[in-house]
Amino acid sequence: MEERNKTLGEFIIEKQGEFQYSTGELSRIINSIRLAAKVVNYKVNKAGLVDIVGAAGEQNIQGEDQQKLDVYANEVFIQTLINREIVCGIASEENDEFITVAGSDKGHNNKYVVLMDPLDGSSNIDVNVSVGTIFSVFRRITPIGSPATSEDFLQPGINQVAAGYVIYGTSTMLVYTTGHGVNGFTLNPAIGAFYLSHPNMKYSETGNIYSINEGNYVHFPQGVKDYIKYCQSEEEDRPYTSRYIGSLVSDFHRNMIKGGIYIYPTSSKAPHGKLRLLYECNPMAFIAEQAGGKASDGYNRIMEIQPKELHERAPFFCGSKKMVEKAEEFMANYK
Ligand code: P6P
Repeated sequence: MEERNKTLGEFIIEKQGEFQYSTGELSRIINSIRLAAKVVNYKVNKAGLVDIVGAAGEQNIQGEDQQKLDVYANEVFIQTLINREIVCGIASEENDEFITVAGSDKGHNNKYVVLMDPLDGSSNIDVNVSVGTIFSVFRRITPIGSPATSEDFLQPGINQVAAGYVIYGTSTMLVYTTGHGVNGFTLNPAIGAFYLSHPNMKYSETGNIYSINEGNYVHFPQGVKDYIKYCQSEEEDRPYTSRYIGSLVSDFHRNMIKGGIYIYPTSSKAPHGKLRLLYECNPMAFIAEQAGGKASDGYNRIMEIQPKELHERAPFFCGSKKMVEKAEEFMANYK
């Protein structure tokens, strides 16, 4: 079958053999995310029409107003994963604690845990800007048959067996990796099928787009300030273009297709950065590296950080390899 006409379902079956532990469970995780993505996509596209937009009036652990769509997306992804009997634990930006999943046999016999940001960038929903779902998959490290523990979730990103995102934009796409490259699938809403539209996605080695919230300039570390001035200087292939959507999935996706760097650094307002290591930085770093890009905290590889707590934050420099390396050069001047 011609590559581009392949559906996500056919692709998963075809690539089944590539999974290190090809028991089919990992495929079923991707399949359950595929289903949940379609359900959430329907609601996101309808958000402007029905009264689902706007704060649910509750606060999540992030201290942010919880948008109704956040709550809805969180419930859809959690329920779909639980119903499919494929994970022993789930962690979410929307839940203070991780969830253990015993399964119908009450045996805690499933081998994987999923960590996710069910609707990243949700503050953009009521201004009709793209939002996304980000997910990260690990094999459990505690014995099968016992409830998942924090050890199963607090693994360094290099242990991920799969990671991906859904971008609910002008079209809805599912982009993921299982460690064998990155592939992008576009939803045909007319028939509810994802088709392989972006096979073997790659970050160009360099680019001319930088994504950072320059409104925080005065609060940035000097290395970041120096890098921004480098991007804006009139030398070589510069000045670069500044593009910042305020939705990680959207900025990341555009940079992977066009080349570029996304930076959310520490600042006096966010001393550890803003993005969450476990379910934002790690999965996007896995995808970036699989696409030939790079992801660091400004000094060290993101995926080698040993997490200490579920919702910890990390500074994030991610994108075209040479652009990340240049930013790291400026950061090293003030280490
Ligand atoms: P700021 C959305 O809240 C998010 O987590 C990312 O998707 C986005 O890149 C970033 O925060 C935007 O943060 O502080 O620039 O508004």
